[in-house]
Amino acid sequence: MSEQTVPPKPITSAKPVHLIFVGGFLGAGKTTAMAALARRLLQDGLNVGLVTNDHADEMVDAALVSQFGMPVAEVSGGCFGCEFNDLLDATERVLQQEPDVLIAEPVASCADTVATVILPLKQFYGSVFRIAPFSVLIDPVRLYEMLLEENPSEFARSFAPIFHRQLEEADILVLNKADKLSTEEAQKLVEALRQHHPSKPVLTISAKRGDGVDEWMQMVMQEAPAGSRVLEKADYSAYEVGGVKLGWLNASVQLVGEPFFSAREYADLLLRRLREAALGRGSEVLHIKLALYCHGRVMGANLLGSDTEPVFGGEDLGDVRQAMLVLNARLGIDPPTLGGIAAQAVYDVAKALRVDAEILKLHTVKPSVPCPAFRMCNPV
Ligand SMILES: Nc1nc2c(ncn2[C@@H]2O[C@H](COP(=O)(O)OP(=O)(O)OP(=O)(O)O)[C@@H](O)[C@H]2O)c(=O)[nH]1
Ligand SMILES: [Mg+2]
Repeated sequence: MSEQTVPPKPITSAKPVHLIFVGGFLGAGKTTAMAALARRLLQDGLNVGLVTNDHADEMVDAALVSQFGMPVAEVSGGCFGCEFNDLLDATERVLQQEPDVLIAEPVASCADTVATVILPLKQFYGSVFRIAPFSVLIDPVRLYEMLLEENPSEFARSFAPIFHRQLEEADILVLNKADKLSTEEAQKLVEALRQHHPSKPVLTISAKRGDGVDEWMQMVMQEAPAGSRVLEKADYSAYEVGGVKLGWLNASVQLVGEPFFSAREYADLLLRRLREAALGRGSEVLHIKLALYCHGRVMGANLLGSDTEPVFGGEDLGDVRQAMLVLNARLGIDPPTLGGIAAQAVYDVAKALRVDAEILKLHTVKPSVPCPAFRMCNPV
């Protein structure tokens, strides 16, 4: 880790840009919330740019947000802190479009965003970025498992340290998916968050429905301290424990029907087949997401746990002659096995629907112990 105090490269901007980081655990709804916030800012006449992040390219998040007509750049190959120079390059590309606001989603496995990203950006580029209070989004299911410790799965136990560190370094805790909660449940969870993090603002939103997004926007657009809850010590030991059980797969696949196939049926069967394969190996489904493109239109689908059903978003593409599939799977399976399972599932479903499938790219990784370019502990 460098002790460097001069900026790694010069970055200029015609005007200071408001930079909002939206962090949180796997499937918390970061991308959905980023999109909801961006749409709301656009309504106010602001230009918005987006930065996505993952351990590998072929990202579903980037594919989905690229449909919004806003400038998007992606940082792949590791978290923002480890790929700090790539983050700067990505940011510069978006800055060329002169956005007023940039929204960036750190990859879900990152739990040291303040020390390795926010504070270095403030230190080196304080005149370019006005960094917003750091929002960490929370899925109620994970909160039940990891904070209230109600029936935690083996996965939840392994990854709880990362989840807790994410909450610890937040300036604002954002309880998402309120549409799935009764008033009593929401109150119970907000209360639990307040008890564990007494001095932090806690907000409840539904990124999907838009509830609470106005209030959230006001909080992140105000001049308020950002990155004030830095984690004093780098503790990446949880990655060694968790990393053993986590496989990360990104793939792109060309699908051609003989002559047509239902895009939704393909997506639905593929998610179910992957879930079946994971369960057959005693593994949990953490988050499987996909995007299917056809003629500039995109359909998204997610599977957010072993006992959940596929959820669809975007456009229903109907019957298509050909489509491009981007598949991202995060499962408790070692990467090489996960690659084999995913390839088999892609071909099996294609065969069942009389589709010709060609895997164009397939990467599998095990998120490694972070190795950030900078780590700063003193709030700037
Ligand atoms: N019911 C409900 N579902 C939501 C909400 N926000 C997000 N989701 C769903 O949660 C799933 C995951 O959403 P994403 O936005 O991809 O979550 P993410 O945190 O970006 O996921 P990763 O980048 O994989 O960590 C999708 O099926 C979304 O539709 C919400 O407010 N309510
Ligand atoms: Mg996302």
